Amino acid sequence: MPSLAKEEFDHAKGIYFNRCGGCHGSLRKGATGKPLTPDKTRTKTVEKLADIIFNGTDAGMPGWGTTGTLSKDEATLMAKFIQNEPVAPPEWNMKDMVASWKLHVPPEQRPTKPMHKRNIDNLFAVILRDAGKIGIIDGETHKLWTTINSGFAVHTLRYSHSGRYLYTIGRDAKATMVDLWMDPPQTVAEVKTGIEARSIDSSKYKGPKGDFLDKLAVVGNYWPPSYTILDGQTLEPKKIVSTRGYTYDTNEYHPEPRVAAIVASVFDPEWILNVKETGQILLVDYSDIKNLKVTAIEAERFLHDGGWDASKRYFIVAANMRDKLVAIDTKTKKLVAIIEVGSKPHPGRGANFMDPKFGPVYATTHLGEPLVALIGTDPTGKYKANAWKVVRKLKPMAEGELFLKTHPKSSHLWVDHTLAKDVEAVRSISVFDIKNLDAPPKIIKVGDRGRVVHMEYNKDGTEVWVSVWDKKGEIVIYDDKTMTEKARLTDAELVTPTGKFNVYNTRHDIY
Ligand code: DHE
Repeated sequence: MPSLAKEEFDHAKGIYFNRCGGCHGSLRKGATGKPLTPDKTRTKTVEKLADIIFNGTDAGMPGWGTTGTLSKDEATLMAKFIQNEPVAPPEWNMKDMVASWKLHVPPEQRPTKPMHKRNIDNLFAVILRDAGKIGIIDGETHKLWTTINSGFAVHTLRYSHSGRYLYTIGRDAKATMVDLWMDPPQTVAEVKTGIEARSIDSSKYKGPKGDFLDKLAVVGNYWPPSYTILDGQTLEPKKIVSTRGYTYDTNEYHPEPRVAAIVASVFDPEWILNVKETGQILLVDYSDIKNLKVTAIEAERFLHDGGWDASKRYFIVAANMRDKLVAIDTKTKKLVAIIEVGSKPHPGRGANFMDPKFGPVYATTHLGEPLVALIGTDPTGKYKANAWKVVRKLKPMAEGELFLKTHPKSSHLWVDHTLAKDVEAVRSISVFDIKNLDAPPKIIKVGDRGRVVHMEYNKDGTEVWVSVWDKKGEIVIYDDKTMTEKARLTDAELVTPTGKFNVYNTRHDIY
C-alpha cells in the first residue's frame, strides 16, 4: 500500500470530495462510478490507475487530466490515495445542524408584498458553481439582477410552491433560502444539513386550506446518508431520517445509501426521495412528521435523477448503472415498470411531449451512448399499448449527454452532450423537431470555450437558455421557434454557470 504524507493525504482527500466522491461514494463502494475499495484498486498498478484518472474511460468517466482539472502528479497522487483504506467522513447530528442554522431575517421582518415590480415568475436563478453563488437574471430584460452567496458548488435548487422562496443546496450540504420579494433578493436563512448533499425540495401540496404551502423543505444528503426535514419559512431543522439499511434485492447492509433526486407531489403531502445504493424510492408523507409515514418502494439500485410525467401522477427515475428507467405510480404508491433503455441514462428531470405516432412520452438522455430514448407514459388512455416501453430512439450528435428540455408550447427538444469525448460536441447542442422525429437533429455550435450544459425555457416557452460552463461563463438565449441566437449574456460575475431554473417552470415542474 503506497504511503502518503499528511499534506498529500489531505490534498487527495479534498480532490476526492470535489471530483470523485459523487460517483464512487465517500466509502468508495461504487454507484455511478465503479467501486474503488482497496481489494479492487490494489489489483492494478499506480501507473495504470493514474492513466485511467488522467485520460478517463470509454465507460463514461471523464479524463480529469485531459479536461485540465488534474495534473499528472495529482492523477498519480489520487491513484495512491485510492489504494489506501477509505476513511469515513464524520457524522452530523441535530446539534451540529442547529449550530449551523442562521436565521438572517425572521419571517415577521420580511416584506408583506413584493418590493419590486419585476415579473417573479420569469426570473431565472443560475448556479454559478465555482463562485459559490447564485445569479438572479431577469427573464424580461435578460440582465443579471444580483448575485447571492450560497453553498459551495451549489448543485441544484427549487422554489417554494408560491414561488416566493428559492431554496438552494450546495455540495457541502449548505441549504440557503432566498426571498424573491426583496429588492434585491436576499438570503433569509441557511443551515448545513450534513457534510455532502445534492438535492432539495419544498412542500408543494396545497392541502384543503393551503396548510402545507411553503411550510416545509427537505434536503437529500449524500453524507451522512439521510434526509433532513426543515421548516419551510426558516430552515430550522426539524427531523433527520437515516437511509442506512439493506439493499432492496440481496438484503445486504449498505453503510452509505445516498439520497439522490427529490420531487414533491402536488396531489398528496408527499416527497418522492430516491435512495441510490439500496434501490428504494421513498414516498415520505410530511403531513405529520412526528409520526412519519414512509412507503418504501422496491425499485432498482443506483437511482439517480428523474422527474414527473406530464400528468404528474407517475415519477420516472434513472437507475443509471443498471441502464434502466424506473416508473412508479404515486396514486397507487406502487412500482409500475422497470424499463431497459441505453447505456447510463441521465435524464436530469427529463422531457415530456406528444410523439406524433406514439402519444405522450417521457424522454431521457444517456451518458454512455448517443441516445435519447422515448418511453410511452399513457397507461390508461388511447396509447396504453405503448406505456412503459421504449417507443423510439433518437440519435443526438454525441454521447455524454447530461440534460434535455422541451416545453408544452414548443415543438423542439434540446439536448446537450456536455461530457462527450469530441470537443465540438461538447460545445454544441442537438435540437430535434418533435413534429418530425425521423429527421436528424439540427446541430447548433454554442461557443468556442468551456462546456455547454443544461437548457431551460422562459415562462412563455419561447426562449431556450443554455449555459457555457467556463470560468468566463455565458448564458446564450435562443429563440425556440427559429433556433437562432437572441442574446448572449456575458458578465464578470457569470463564473461557471451550470443549471438555470425559471421560477414558473420549476415550481410547476414544466419540462
Ligand atoms: Fe448533478 C441534478 C448528483 C455531477 C449539475 N445531480 C442532480 C441530481 C443529483 C445529482 C442526485 C438530482 C437532483 C434533484 O433533481 O433533486 N451530479 C450528481 C452526482 O452525484 C454527480 C454525478 C457527481 C458529483 O460529484 O456531483 C453529479 N451534476 C454533476 C456535474 O458534474 C454537473 C454538470 C455540474 C456540477 O454541479 O458539478 C451537475 N446536477 C447538475 C444540475 C442538476 C443536477 C444542473 C439539476 C438539473 C435539473 O434540471 O434539475
